[in-house]
Amino acid sequence: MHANLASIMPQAIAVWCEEMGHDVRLECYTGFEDLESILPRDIDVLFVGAFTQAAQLSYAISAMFRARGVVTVLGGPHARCYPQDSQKYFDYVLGFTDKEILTEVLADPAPQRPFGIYRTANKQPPTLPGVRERWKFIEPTLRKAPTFKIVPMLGSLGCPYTCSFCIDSTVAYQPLELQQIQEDLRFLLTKMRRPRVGWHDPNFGVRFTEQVNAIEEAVRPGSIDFLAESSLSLLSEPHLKRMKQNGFKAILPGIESWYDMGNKAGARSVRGLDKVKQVSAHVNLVMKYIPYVQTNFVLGLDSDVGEEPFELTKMFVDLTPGAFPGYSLLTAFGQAAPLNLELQRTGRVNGFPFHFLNNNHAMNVRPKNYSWREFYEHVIDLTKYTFSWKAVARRFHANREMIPRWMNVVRAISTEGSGRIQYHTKILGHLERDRSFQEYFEGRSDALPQFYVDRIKRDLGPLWRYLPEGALYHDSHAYLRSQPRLAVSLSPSRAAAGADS
Ligand code: B12
Ligand code: SF4
Repeated sequence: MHANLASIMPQAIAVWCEEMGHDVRLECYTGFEDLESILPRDIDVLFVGAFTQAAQLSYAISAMFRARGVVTVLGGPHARCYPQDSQKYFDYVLGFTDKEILTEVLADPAPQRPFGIYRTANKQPPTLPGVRERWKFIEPTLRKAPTFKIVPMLGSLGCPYTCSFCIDSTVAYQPLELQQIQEDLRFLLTKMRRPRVGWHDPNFGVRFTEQVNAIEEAVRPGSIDFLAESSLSLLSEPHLKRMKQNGFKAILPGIESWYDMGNKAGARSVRGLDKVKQVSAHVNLVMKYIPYVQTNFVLGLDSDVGEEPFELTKMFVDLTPGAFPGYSLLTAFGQAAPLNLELQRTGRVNGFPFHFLNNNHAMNVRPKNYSWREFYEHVIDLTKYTFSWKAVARRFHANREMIPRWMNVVRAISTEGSGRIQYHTKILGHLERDRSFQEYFEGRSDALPQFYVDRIKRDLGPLWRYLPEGALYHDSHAYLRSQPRLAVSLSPSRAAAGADS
């Protein structure tokens, strides 16, 4: 994780642990540090916060520390999505984590073998430590991000929308204390000359007026720069005007699909070409007020058929030259979303190692309406179009400010543009030539192609030797198996029909 994108929760856990009287050290691992030397040796308990793409890395780290007698605890997106697998490699695995859960774990932490204990609160915590309390952990983390420092904050948890693929589709929306937000912003101004705050809210601005009023009341408009993820439906022109006044510099709305999830794009009743035109006009309006806009799409949704969805996205790129399109390959992250149960029930989820599950390096859901080759051909074609010199130049000229202009160029010529074109092309090449690939992708074989083993080995470097045996593989149907028996034994069509009863 880049240090300027570091998560809030490890900082919150660190604060809570200190409040309970423990000595704490927090390290944000960005992929470059020598973990064996930076991590302290004389500890009793090691907490690891990890996304699924860092699962194998976290398993190796846990093994390294367990061998020294340290008790290990996993939390974060991977623990929420794949608790069963994580329990094989950690003593404790935590889902929703509040101070009470933490107190329980730390009351008597003991090694738990062969399976760790899974604990979760029944909802998100009502409050989290603010910036003032987290500052001693934020500061050293940001020292690792010399040019572009972003302080993580949260104004809310959960989301009122129900995008079927998303981890928050079933988590109730919960605003956090406005007073605390105000105090945090005022405090930041005493620490940084022109702070930059990244709102980690799954969907910023659901209670727009309250939140922006609170910001305006707390700090002089424009004294802090803000970045946020928000759905287009919340970005009306009056809202945009206020965001501009208050220093919002970047916004990442999710469009996801031209045929599905119209609610969050503010295009409930339109689909296809009409949606492209409507959304494009809306994003161009957003760009009048907010200098940097990234529009997010999910590729491979069941609602997509043939070349049309990809062609529509190209059209969007033409009609909205300033926006940076972010493409994600549809991924079923374990038990994150109810949709995944249905995908597992119908045998469409395959067991790609966690290391590749970052929405780009693998798609673990077999597409409904495409062969793998067709799908990759479309993805490559779209990515090439989006990051062609012509599109890069148009994006450059359509943006007015220096940072957005150059950031888009850098992103296009690095991992997100050219890097992905090269990677997807490599995968397509293997799909065309290599039987082991075809069989693995189609789910006819469980034998992981050597290509993937080699990449994990390369990426883990010296930590590879700690990776426990079997940790490259996981049960991709663990979520389904954890459900009551009735649901597992139903046929796909009956399960769907009986879901409501
Ligand atoms: C903000 C956000 C980001 C931000 C900040 C990331 C960050 N450092 O946290 C940015 C934009 C950088 C980002 C990037 C990515 N993200 Co993101 N992101 C989110 C988002 C919207 C909110 C996460 C959040 O902070 N919530 C608030 C916290 C308080 O709640 P929580 O995460 O549920 O945490 C609770 C527990 O899990 C636990 N907990 C959390 N961490 C820890 C740590 C410890 C030690 C412990 C004990 C407990 C614990 O306590 C919390 C309170 O109950 C979620 C979606 C969502 N709606 O949740 C996706 C999400 C986390 N992202 C996701 C993905 C895939 C990505 C990317 C790979 C996308 C991409 N292709 O670029 C990258 C990965 C970046 C990287 N280098 O690894 C997936 C993760 C799935 C998974 N299993 O890995 C999610 C779930 C979205 C989804 N697809 O459903 N993301
Ligand atoms: S709007 Fe965003 S956070 Fe909310 S359910 Fe949809 S994808 Fe998830």
